[in-house]
Amino acid sequence: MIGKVEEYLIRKIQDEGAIHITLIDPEKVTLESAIFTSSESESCGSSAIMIGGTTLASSSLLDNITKAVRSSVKIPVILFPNNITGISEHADAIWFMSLLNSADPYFIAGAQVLAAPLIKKLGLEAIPLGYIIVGEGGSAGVIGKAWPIPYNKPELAVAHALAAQFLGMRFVYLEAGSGVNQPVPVKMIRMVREAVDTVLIVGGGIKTRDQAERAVKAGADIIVTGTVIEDSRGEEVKSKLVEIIEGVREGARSKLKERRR
Ligand code: 1GP
Repeated sequence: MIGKVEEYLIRKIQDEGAIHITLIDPEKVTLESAIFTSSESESCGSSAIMIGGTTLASSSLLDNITKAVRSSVKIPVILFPNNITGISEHADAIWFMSLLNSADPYFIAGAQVLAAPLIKKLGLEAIPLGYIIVGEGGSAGVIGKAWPIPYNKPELAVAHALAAQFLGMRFVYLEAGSGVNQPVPVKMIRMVREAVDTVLIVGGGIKTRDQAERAVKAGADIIVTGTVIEDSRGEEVKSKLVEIIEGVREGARSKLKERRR
C-alpha cells in the first residue's frame, strides 16, 4: 500500500525532475541546531527531512529530535533507521530498508522482523527501500557488516538494484557512506538508472553543487546530504543548502528536457 509521504515524494519527483532531502543525525546535532537546519532546509527547497544515524543507540534522543523537527517544518519527516532503535512515533514515515549487501542476515531481514509490529502499532508509513552500500561505505558499511560494492564494479550495483526491484522494493538507495571523500560515481548511477524503474536515491559524500548536479543528470531522483550541513555554521548553512539544491535543480532541468524529447 502506498501512503501519503510516498505519494508526495513521487509526485514531486515527477513534477520537478529530482528532489533534495536533508539528513539529520541525532548524535551530531543539538535540539536547536536540528530545528535550525530543518527550517532552513524547508525554506531553501528541501522536500523532506530524514532523521537517523549509523551508531544511534538512544530512542529517547531520537524521539526528542524528531518531535522538535516535526513541529518546526511542514515537509515530511522520514526516519532513516540504523537498527530497531531508529523508530520514533513522532515521524511521518520510515524507510523500511533492507541492507541488501550485508553479510549479516540481521540487517537484511532480522531487524525488520523485530521492528515491523511496532511500526504497525505506531501507524508509521513504511516505505520499502533496498539499501546498497558502495565504495568506501563509511560507518554504515562497518556497522551494517556490508561487503561494499567497489566503484569499478557498477554491474554489481545494477544486480543488487534489480534484485531490490524484483523483491518489490519501490526505492533503491545507493549509499557511499556518510562523509566519504568520493560520492557514488556517475557511471554507477547511470547504469543503475538504466536498469531499474524504482525511485533512485543517491547519498554519501555529496558536498558541492557540481556533484549534486552530476548525480541527478546521471539519473538520481533524490539527493541526500547530511555532513555538508552538519559541518556548516550560521549563514553558511543557508548558502550550502542553496548551492546543493541549485545543483539538484539544474540537473533536474536537463533530466526534464531529456524526457520531453
Ligand atoms: C548518509 O547518504 C547519507 O547516509 C548522507 O551522506 O553525510 O556524506 O551527506 P553525507
